[in-house]
Amino acid sequence: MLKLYYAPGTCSLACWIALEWSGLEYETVRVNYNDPEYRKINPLGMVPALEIGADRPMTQAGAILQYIANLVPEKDLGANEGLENIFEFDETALFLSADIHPSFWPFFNPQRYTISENSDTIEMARKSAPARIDANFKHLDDIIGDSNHLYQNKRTVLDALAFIFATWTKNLEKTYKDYPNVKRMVEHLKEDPAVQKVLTESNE
Ligand SMILES: N[C@@H](CCC(=O)N[C@@H](CS)C(=O)NCC(=O)O)C(=O)O
Repeated sequence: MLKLYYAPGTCSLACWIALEWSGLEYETVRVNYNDPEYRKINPLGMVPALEIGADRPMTQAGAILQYIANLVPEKDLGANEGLENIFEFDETALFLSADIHPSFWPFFNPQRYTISENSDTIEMARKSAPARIDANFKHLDDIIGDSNHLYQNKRTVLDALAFIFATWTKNLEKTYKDYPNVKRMVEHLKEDPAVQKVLTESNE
C-alpha cells in the first residue's frame, strides 16, 4: 500500500489531498523531520516522502503529485495529452515547486539565509521573503485567471499544491485574500470534502 510521510501544515498535505482525489488505498505517517530515523527515509529530512513498496521512497512533492495523477488516468488529475499541453502542466508545476515554494523559505527558516547569529540580521533575512512571495502570487493569480484552477480550467494535483502554499500566507501582511483569483480558488477548495478531511486529520 502507498505510504505518505507528512508533517502538519506542510507541502506534503498536497500529496495527501491528491491521494484522496485518486481514490487509491494509502496510509499516512506523521513525521518529525528532525528525527534521525526519518533521515533513513529522506536523507534531506524533508517531507513529503512516498513509499510504494519499491527499493527506495519517492521524494519531491511535484514529482509525487504527478506520479499519483499518472496512477489514476481515469481521474484526470494531470496534464492533457499533447506536447504543448504537457509542457504547460510542467511549466506550472515547476513554477510552484521551484519559484513559489522557495520564496517562503527565508520566511520560515531565515537563519539559513544569513551566516549571522544576530537576531536583527536574521529578522532582516525573514523580511526579504514577502517581496518574492508577492511577485509569485501575482503570477499565480494570472495563471488562475477567471477559473477556479491552475491548469486548463480543470482540477489537477497542481491545485492541491497551490492551495497549501496559499495557506502559508496567513501570517503575512498580504495574504492569499489579496489576490482575487487565488482567493476564489482557495475558497472553492475549502468546500472540497477531501481537503477538509486532510486539514482535519493532519492536525490530529
Ligand atoms: N523540494 C522539496 C522541498 C520539500 C520541503 O521544503 N518540505 C518542507 C515542508 S513544506 C520541509 O520538509 N521542511 C523541513 C526543513 O526545511 O528542514 C519538495 O518540493 O518536496
